[in-house]
Amino acid sequence: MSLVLVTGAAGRIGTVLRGGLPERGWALRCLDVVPIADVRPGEEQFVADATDLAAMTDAAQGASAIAHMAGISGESTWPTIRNANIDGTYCALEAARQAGVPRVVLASSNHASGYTERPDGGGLLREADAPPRPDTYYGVSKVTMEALGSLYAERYGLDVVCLRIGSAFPEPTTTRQLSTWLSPDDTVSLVHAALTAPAPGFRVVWGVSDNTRRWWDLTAARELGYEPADDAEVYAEALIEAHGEPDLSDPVHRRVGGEYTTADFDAENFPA
Ligand code: 15L
Repeated sequence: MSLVLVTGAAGRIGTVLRGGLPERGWALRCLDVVPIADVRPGEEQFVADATDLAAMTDAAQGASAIAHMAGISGESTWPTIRNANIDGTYCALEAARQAGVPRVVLASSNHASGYTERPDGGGLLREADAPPRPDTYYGVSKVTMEALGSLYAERYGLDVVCLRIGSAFPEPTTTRQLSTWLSPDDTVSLVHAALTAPAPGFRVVWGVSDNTRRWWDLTAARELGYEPADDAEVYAEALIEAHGEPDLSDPVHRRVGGEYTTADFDAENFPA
């Protein structure tokens, strides 16, 4: 059984991975600053801050991969984002290098390219056509995450797979998420594929389910071995009845980052 160090193991995505990765043959070492209440048989627990390089290097010893899910999962103040997300990513990669861990899977986000728009005339958006266009400080931290991943892949030869995750929630709750949802089971499938793809080098791939309304291309993720099984469309009728049919000319539906790109977003999150 291969050992994976999961950072942010007590968080939303970390908890999903704790549920699904063992069935796929992984032994888990779970790192979080918050103790996990229900440590399961076979799981190792490591209570530490992902920005503590010494602790991270210690936790990485003997692992065959790190799945770095720790960090702030939305917009916040610059000092908070810089510490948790930028310093945290540096620590994950540097800990891998120092501990001799050959592969790191990074939880990037669609908000790294939030201002990118739907392709003219419809069709699917490839990662290569979605350059850094962050929509928030959070998005900047994900651009930086991908840049650090590229550095560690090219300079130190690590395999680094960046997952530009859409909306990883138990179920979609907005009409935008009919396009951007990543189901819990597909989250596990995607991370497992990123952990096991032969010699990926440096990759950036979208992380969404096979949603009928998706407009982010899954070719690159499928090349890693990702086989999505879910489709948000099963929730469409109820969401459209509640919120109306999405207007694709609205920035929320036209831009990758949705609500994060709208003028109201800062005011809602950081009222003056
Ligand atoms: C993300 O990256 C966030 O972690 C999550 O809270 C959602 O905002 C998601 O993107 C999204 O775009 O729906």
